[in-house]
Amino acid sequence: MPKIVAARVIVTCPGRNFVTLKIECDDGTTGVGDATLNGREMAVASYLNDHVIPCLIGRDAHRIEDIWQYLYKGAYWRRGPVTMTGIAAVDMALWDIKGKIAGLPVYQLLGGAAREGVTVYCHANGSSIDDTISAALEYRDKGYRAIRIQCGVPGLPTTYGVSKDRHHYEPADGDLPSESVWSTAKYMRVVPQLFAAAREALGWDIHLLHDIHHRLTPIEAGRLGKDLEPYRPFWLEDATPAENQDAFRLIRQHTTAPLAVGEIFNSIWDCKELIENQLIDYIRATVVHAGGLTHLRRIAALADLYQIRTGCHGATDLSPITMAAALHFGLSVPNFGIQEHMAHTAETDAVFPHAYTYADGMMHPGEAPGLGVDIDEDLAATHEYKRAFLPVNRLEDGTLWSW
Ligand code: KDG
Ligand code: MG
Repeated sequence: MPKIVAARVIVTCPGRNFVTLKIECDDGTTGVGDATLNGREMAVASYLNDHVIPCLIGRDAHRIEDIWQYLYKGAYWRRGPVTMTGIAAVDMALWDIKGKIAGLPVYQLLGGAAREGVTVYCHANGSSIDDTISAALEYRDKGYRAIRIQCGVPGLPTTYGVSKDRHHYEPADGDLPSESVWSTAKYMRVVPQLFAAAREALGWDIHLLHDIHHRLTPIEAGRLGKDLEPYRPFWLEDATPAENQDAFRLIRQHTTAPLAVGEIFNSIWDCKELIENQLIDYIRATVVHAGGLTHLRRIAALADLYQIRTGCHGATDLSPITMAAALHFGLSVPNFGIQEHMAHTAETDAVFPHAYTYADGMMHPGEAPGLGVDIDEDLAATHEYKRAFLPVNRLEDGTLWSW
């Protein structure tokens, strides 16, 4: 058996913070797992260092399911983003180790390729509708077949999903959280105009996605869904906060626009009712925040019973290790839908050398044994952790709102 002899947490900031767990076995095999929880990075680092790593030493790295159950049930305190991100990091590292020992890429251990590649969607954004459309046209020319479109809202100084310089959107900023301003009425006016312009410029063969980022009430989301239906959106994401899973029933009663939710979910219990009542079409839970490949497969299996497909979160605050794991998962899971792809910066890619590739709107995890991704620890050490927060959001009268 490959016995776990050491594990360490590596925190690095090649432009943004990433937390990585590296596990070492007595035969010299190592595995990596992403443990990044944007804006709360050090909480997971401590959870792993102080409470998880001591329990891993001496265990058989092949016993992935048993270690998962040990960390989940054994802690007594279940679920929550910090716990489940910590467990996910261990789980990813163990799948990486198993793949390396087997000499197989992880997707082969998960049942093999169920499709030729993993269809991904990219992010087109701009401060105006015209800017967003020109960004979308550039992405279409790069081969993307699915594009998320977000634009600035006239009358609001900043908007979720719109970058300052038309480059990749990066929300984590400031030594303390910055504050943005929100108006649902202003937002609801501009989005249908954005979709109309996008269909006019891009035609009907490109999938169009949009992220509402938890800002609407269920009835407002129903209204927006109706307004967008003529433009056939691929999905509307995070229409309303989902702590109350029943809220999606109201949206469903008013629109046939497909609904996606779940990037902040960390367990199957966060989406059980949404799935069993067929209130959504895509589940966005992801490897790093939902307990690793072991737990995400369980969520996908439940969703498959109800024809709900996967659409994993894949923003740049999830490290290339999660991207690799998501691609192995997406290539092999029967009810794959789509995968988010927000390319990392060259600085980040240099710290995390990887085997995955992009071509013609699809990604592939590659054939390297394990996850096919590593961390360059010397380079990582040159990028010191820098405290960063996600912004908070207020209505124009100062009321705190969902960001
Ligand atoms: O850390 C928060 C981001 O991951 C999130 O704002 C990105 O909503 C997001 C998305 O769909 O990529
Ligand atoms: Mg989102």
